[in-house]
Amino acid sequence: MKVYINGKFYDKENAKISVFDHGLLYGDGVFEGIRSYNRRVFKLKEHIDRLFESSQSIMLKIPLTREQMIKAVVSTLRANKLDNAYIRLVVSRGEGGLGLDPRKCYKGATVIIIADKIDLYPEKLYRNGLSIVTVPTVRNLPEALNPQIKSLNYLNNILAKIEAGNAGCDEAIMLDSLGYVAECTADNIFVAKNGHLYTPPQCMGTLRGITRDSILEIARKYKIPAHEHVITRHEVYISDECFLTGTAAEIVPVVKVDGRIIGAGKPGKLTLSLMKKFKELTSKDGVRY
Ligand code: PXG
Repeated sequence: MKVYINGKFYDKENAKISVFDHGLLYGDGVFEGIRSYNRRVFKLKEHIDRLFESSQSIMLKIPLTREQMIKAVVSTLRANKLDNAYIRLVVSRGEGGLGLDPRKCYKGATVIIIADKIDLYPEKLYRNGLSIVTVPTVRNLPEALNPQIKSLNYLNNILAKIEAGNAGCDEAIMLDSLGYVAECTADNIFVAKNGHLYTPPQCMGTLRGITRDSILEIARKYKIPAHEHVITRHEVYISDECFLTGTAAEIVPVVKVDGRIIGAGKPGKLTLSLMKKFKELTSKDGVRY
């Protein structure tokens, strides 16, 4: 494996950065998780745009232009000869002192690109659907640390993941500070009711997921009514279908929420058809390499 660090490639064993990097010391940085299918990077421009928006928000200067970043991702994929890959793009504040002041990170940002094979979730999960649970840890408040910033500080989500595990579930529903459904730990959530799709709006503490946007794009194309609307737990419980979307998980059906069986207790028709349409989209869309 060849890992890109600041413009150079290193073998995995030698891919190292300073212990004084503020990405490690303070979670000061931003990241993206991207996928490629059949030598095409899916929604690469959208991921790079979101990375630059996250960095703009935290005043982190990325030492590459968007075009150079796209080229760096593509060259990392080529160097690793991967047809289907999971790409982790990390930009940290860089090496600094033992103090959180980012002005002390004189050398500038650290840019890391890792391309690896993807660990697919077990097939069974997609066939049978997930059981998920609402957890006590609420999603970061947008007025504190806005969830639109994909920062290196994911403790909010990690706490939720731990709570889901403690409850014997694989995934958690996180609420916003008002008690509305926000999202899961690394996925957005959708429900379907009477042929309509609903997903929480991004302004409330929900990441504007790129897979979420792809589902909304598919819904527009196939004239499936879709709404970005606040959702309560009640609406999830009484939905006909529920599913999660994310780069890593793609589209995962949910069949049980907080002990309530959703719909018929198996992946619904609309969910299965969206999974198929999403697969079609990933097989023909994307930047070739
Ligand atoms: N919500 C949160 C909090 C996320 O972190 C999503 C929703 C889905 O967004 P996308 O753009 O992927 O559809 C995410 C995405 C990982 C990992 O390794 C996490 C994400 C993406 C890729 C990998 O845990 N988060």
